[in-house]
Order: sequence, then C-alpha cells, then structure tokens
Amino acid sequence: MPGMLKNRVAIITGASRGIGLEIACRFASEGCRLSLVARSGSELKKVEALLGKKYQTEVATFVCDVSDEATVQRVVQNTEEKFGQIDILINNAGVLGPVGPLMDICAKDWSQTINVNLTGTFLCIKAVLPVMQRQKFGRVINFSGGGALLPSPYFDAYSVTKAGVVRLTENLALELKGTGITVIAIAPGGVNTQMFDDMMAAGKEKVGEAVWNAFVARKEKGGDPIEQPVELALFLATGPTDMLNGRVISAKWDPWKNLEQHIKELTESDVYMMRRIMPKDRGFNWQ
Ligand code: NJP
Repeated sequence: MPGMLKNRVAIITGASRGIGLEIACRFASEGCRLSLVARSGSELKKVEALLGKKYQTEVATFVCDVSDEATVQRVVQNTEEKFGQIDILINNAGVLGPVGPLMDICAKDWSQTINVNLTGTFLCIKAVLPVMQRQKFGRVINFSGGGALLPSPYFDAYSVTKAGVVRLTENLALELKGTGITVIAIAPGGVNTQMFDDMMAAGKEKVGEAVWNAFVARKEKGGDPIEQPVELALFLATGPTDMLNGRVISAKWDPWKNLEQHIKELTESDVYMMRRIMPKDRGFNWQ
C-alpha cells in the first residue's frame, strides 16, 4: 500500500548512509516528508538530490552532531517551522567508538561514544517531545543492537551505550504511557555498512580470534539484509505499536509482522524487555 506515510513527517538521524539512508528512501517512497540529519553536509546533499529525483516528497537536510544540544534543538525547531508537525523520530545515528581491551580505551573516545549514541538519543527525544505532546501523537524509534543484550567484550563503550538505549526506551515508554507517543528500540541485525567496515578495521588483535572469524564469515556471506531493519522501522512507524511500547525488537529474529496475534501475551508479559535472568528461568529452585 504505497502512501502509508503520506501525512507524516519524520526526523531521521544518521541518514547520510547505511541503514539511516535506506530508511529515508523507504519512507520517501511512502510519501513521508523528511528531515535528515548527519554531520556530513556533502553526503546529505547527495541524499537530498537522490530523494528529490526519485520521489515527489519534501526533504530538508541538517548538518548536525546529535551530541550538540543547541544544534539538535534548532533542527527540531526548523523542522516544525517547515512542515508544521513531527510524527516520527528515528534515532539511528551512531558511532562504533573504541575497540579493544578496556585498559587501552582513552577516556576521550569513551566519552565521545556515550555522547553520540546515548546522549544524542536523549537530546533528540527531549527536543521532539514537546511537539509530539502537543500533537498527542508520536513514534520514537531508537537504534539499539545485539551488543546491548549479550556480552560484547572489546566493544565496551559501544555496547554500554546500546544497553543504555534499551533501558531509556522502556523508562520513557512508561513515562509517556497514555499520551499517544510510543517509544520502541530496534536491534537491526548484522548489516554490512560502514560501521561493519570500522569493526573489521580494528583488526584481529583488538577483537580476538573468535570474533574476528565471525567477522570474516559475515564479510564473505554479505551480512544480514538491510531491508530487515528498514521494513521493521516502517512497521513501527505505521503499525499498531502500543503492544510493543518500551520493548526492543530484533529485525532479524522476532516475528514482528505477526505480533498482533500475540497482543494479550505481549501486554501482560515482559517479553522483548531487558531483565535479570532468575534461577527459576533456568529450572533451578534455589531457597
Ligand atoms: O552505521 P553507519 P549503520 N551526529 O556508520 C551518522 C546501529 N546498529 O547504518 O555524521 C549525527 O553506516 C553518520 O553520518 P556522519 C548502529 O549503532 C548497526 O550500520 O556524516 N550523525 C551516518 O549517517 C547505528 O545506531 C548494526 O558521519 C552521526 C550514520 O550515523 C545504526 O544501527 C548492528 C553522528 C552511521 O552510519 C545505524 O548504523 C547493530 C553524529 N554525532 C546496531 N555520528 C550493523 N550495521 O550491523 C554518526 O546491532 N552519524
């Protein structure tokens, strides 16, 4: 059904390449008006030209570092002035940060990773919330990832930020319950974008043999399809999201297209949420 986002306006961060760029193209194909954010103005201009040529939708681009509060506030203000509304925020911008043993990480690189991936997500949400609250409607989609929910040695800064995004997502969903605004996190799968090239560039010595071998296999196989997180983002922007509010959904592993069949179980459980595993969950009856 083309035109699914005809009356919608979305801000997409990290839209100059990779998953963010593909989401921008897909949303444009559904008639969404777009406000695209990244640090590289030249790349954004290419995206604007591409979208303008291919789809008849309005696009605004903003050179913005999501960790800079004043610039983020300006992006939101300019977007509202231009389009009159902001319905969807895709918090996709992210950096890999330092890779390797914790002792070798310099504090500046650690902080920069936290500032972009976690504080940037917070700042973008903080800026759009007043608009979404006035509208009594909003879809906030945050990019987390596998590293949030499983141990990721040697990717300490990155995985900590993504775990933070998952906790922020659930907290905020509860804070905003009943307002018409939902907040959901995506784990996109292993997509071979520039971020994956950055992971490989770190080298075998930094990531250890097992991870390196998995990277090599992923490179050879081509990674997971980029369409998976893109279609999930579209589903979360258009579909029934109350049942998924506050959760982290895996583009690759979860049957998200069919979850409407499980509304009761979802809303009455903590499925797809971050929790401590208890002895009983593993069949132990410890007293
Ligand atoms: O990354 P990449 P992906 N302010 O490097 C922008 C997560 N994820 O598409 O600023 C504003 O190709 C950057 O543009 P520029 C991942 O953590 C991925 O793979 O000009 N924008 C570019 O447009 C991330 O959250 C995988 O350099 C900033 C974009 O962000 C999301 O998915 C697995 C910025 C990054 O494009 C997209 O990743 C997973 C800033 N400060 C989670 N810093 C995966 N690919 O396998 C960067 O679990 N950008």
